[in-house]
Amino acid sequence: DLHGRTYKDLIPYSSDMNITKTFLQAILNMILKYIEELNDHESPVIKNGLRTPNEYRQIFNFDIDQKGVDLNEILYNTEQILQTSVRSGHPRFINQLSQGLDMLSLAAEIITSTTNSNMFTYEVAPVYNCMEETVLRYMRELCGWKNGDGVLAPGGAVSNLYAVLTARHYAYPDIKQRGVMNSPRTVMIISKHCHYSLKRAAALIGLGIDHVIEVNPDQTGRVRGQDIENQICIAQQQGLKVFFVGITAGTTVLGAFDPIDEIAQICQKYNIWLHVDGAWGGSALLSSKTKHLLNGLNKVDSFTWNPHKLMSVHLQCSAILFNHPNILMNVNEMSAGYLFQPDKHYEITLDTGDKTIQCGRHVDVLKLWLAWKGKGIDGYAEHVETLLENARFLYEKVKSKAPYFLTLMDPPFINVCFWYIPPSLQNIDSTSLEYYNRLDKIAPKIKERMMTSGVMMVGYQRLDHYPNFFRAIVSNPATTKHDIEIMIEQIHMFGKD
Ligand code: ABU
Repeated sequence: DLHGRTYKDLIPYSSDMNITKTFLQAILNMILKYIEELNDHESPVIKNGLRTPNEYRQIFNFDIDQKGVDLNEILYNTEQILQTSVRSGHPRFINQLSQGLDMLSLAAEIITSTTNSNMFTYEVAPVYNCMEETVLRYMRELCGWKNGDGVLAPGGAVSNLYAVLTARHYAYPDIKQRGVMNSPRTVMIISKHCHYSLKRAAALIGLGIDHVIEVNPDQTGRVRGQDIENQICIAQQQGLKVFFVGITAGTTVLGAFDPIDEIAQICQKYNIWLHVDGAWGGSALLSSKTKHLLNGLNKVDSFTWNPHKLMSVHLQCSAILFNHPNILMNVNEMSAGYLFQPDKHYEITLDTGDKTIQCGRHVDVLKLWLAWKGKGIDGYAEHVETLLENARFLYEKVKSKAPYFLTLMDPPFINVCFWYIPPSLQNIDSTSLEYYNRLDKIAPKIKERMMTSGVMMVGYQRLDHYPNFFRAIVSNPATTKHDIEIMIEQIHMFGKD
């Protein structure tokens, strides 16, 4: 019983380990109970459904008070957090690219937190920096690069920012010192289906969104090399310098893979930096059955790859990889003397802090390393292939439920996109505005019902001229074919009236 006990009874305020052990054991027991509940596929994704912010404010006292609470209350709050959180590790959480609860990754996160290291210097994180160096080298080898650079960044958007920043530095190394005043008139060219973070990166580096040229993809969601080349020529005729072309391996909504090889040859012809955002689809490199989707990757300049998506590594874990050795230090180095002393007694190449845009940096490598070490190359190949098989099963099932379900396209990857067409829309002209407007409201309504009941979650969105449709992502190896069948039944049940 921890009633009346406070933080003063815990290490380091007390030297007696007993209360600390009791407290941490109680937390661990709650975590184990949570994991056990997740394993029950019939349990809800959100217990009692999604509540309003005011309801959460009532369940918790979020205020920080003058006096601290006792350990019993800390445990009570912890239990409440586990009870009320959205269970993204649940097999019926089919909502986001990142999902699942990987035990190796979880173990690594506990260890990471316990060692509480900071990646910025070798002297503080020697093992983790050596580990990151090896893992990033291996990832670059999978890209087909002999040499290069890279770092684990806080998410795919930041990885993409690194790519844009580095490409601009590569074209204009002076900008680091002189800034953007009087800089040349430059533009970026990206596919319209690229992740929005590339446009934000343009804003952040002072280029401005107006200087991002977006190229429309074709019906399959892939941008055509010829269209990229046309835009390069138009920009050049206008006296603009294209310093960056951005394409995607596994677009966020459709899962489309742009033709990397074709576009790499164009970028080489015009000497333009090519970035591939493989935050989602990069993990296709892990299986001999899917790595062809990234053919031509050996010719690109930079690559974003998020193990926290398809590899089921816990958030956050995103790699930005460069096909240029030592480039990050050139771009970001500030040589802060209090941290990166040049006269350290050890080899300072693993003082990775000065090549990043951060100072302190979380250890993101252990969860990736431990998961990869445990599963091995074969385990991850099987992981990707199983997810693809599940996606195919989902697609075939959805197709078989016509006319209530209508697929948007044959999925190029794991993303399965479809509409639910309720009975009330079955006899309306599908080319009419009324049909479009009513269909547009169906997915949000079904989503609302799913979330209010809490039984499952599936994402939806509009894209281009399409009204709202579902994007079902099964990237959790715990999701079974039965879960997929239940998801389809539930959508029908929530949507049929
Ligand atoms: N780039 C973040 C992807 C978010 C999602 O659709 O799951």
